[in-house]
Amino acid sequence: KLHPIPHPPRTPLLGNMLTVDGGAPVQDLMRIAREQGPIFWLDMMGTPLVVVSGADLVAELCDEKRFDKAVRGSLRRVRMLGGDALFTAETQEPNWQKAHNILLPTFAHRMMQTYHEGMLDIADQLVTKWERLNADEEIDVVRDMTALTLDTIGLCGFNYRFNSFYRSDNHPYVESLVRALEAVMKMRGLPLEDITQRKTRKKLEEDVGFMNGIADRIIRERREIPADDTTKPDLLGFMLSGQDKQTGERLDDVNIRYQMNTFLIAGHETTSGMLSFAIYFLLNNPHVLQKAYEEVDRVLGRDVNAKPTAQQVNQLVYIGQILKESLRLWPTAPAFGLYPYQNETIGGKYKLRKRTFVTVLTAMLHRDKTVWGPQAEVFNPDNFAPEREAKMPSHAFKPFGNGQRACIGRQFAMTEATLVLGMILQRFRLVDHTRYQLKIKESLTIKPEGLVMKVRLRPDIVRGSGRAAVTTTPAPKK
Ligand code: FDE
Repeated sequence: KLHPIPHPPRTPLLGNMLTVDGGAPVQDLMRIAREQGPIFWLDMMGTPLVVVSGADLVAELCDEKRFDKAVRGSLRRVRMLGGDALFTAETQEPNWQKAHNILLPTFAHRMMQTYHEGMLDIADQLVTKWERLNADEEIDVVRDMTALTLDTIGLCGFNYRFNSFYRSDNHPYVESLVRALEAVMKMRGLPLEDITQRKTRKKLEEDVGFMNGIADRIIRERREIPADDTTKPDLLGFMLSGQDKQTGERLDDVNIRYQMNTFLIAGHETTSGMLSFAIYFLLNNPHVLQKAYEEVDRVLGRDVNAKPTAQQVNQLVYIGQILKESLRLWPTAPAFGLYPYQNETIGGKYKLRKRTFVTVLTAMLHRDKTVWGPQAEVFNPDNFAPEREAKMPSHAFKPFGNGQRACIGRQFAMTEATLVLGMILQRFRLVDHTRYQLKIKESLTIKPEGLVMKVRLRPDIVRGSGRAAVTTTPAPKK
């Protein structure tokens, strides 16, 4: 017998369009999921949106023979910036498979060695800035983490320095990127939006044009100066030279530009959010913080002049657990979209029509008590202790999405974040001087809004004779 899918009350015409608040849609969906259960649907002006967060149902949705990634809702609007690059392409668009084939090897675990130097360069800038703060100065955690992740993907991706730690404003490209993403998120496909938001739309087009100009220039300049032995390998280099073994084809320049926008969008907000939540949880869990200090001291030692190696980063296992546990409770990309190729029934009783938009609400999936137990809402990095992780049901933890459309930057993000958290803890005590109360800010991703802290140098730091802490950091270009 088939069960109808539960749904909250709706109003005529608009259906559930207003059930979900434009400012905090994820938190609204989480609230509704707590009321309605592991599956419910909303009426988006006649179009159904099915929201799933039960582990058993999600496991079924992760079957790639039956379900495919859906590029709809806000993701569809991000195509203005990302075009048919990896993140916003339909699986069936030729450029998805092509770029996937070319780029997958460049993000493999063994490639992290290649990006290590760049990651270290930017992480060093962050801790150097923090070391030089006066006692009364506080740190805007999200701001600095965003500077870090953006500069890291800029440097490792395109050998380009945004130099965010050398400026109080944003780099103009970033300014446009942030404004464009905000505009995209504001447009929700409501009636009359084209008229009421004409100004926003015009500015959006300008911003996109400006960003494309910068990306196109970087690509052109790279084409003009061919790579030699001294050229540092980066993503752009791989994209320009890479060939898809399946078709023998290369990526065209317009697609490469879209990929650049995409890596900057996908690579910086999500990773900075993850780091910011991790800091938030560390401030509130002294026992976890203590264990983290012990690991960092054991693996990295007390000499802050000895730069961490890629091997040492791999040994920071507990730091990795902290990051994963942060992603469990607050996955910074809090949902992903799917659709069934054919008419489907899931859970043996819920019917889904062919192509229905289904959202996997990871933020609630990760709190399913059937998987995580009665303490599911409590921060506990032991959830990811190696022996427990091995026993975890395979689709219970999905902060990076699913299958072939899962996050290509996963290893990159985890490596970068582990390195910088390690370097921070090696040097600093963290001070929650405002007794910060968590408030979630939603854009394309989620972040702890207004999180500030102070840091104090740990007293037992050693400054050995290792290579100087800061080496190559040119002044910002005008
Ligand atoms: C992707 C991704 C995803 C899926 C989505 C869907 O499905 O729709 C997710 C969930 C994610 N991603 C998440 C994340 C988190 C973090 C931290 C990150 N992420 C990071 C990063 C970095 C980089 C560079 C990236 N990331 C990138 C990316 C890309 C390109 C993509 C798409 C893929 C395909 O192919 O599709 C993603 N990412 Fe991430």
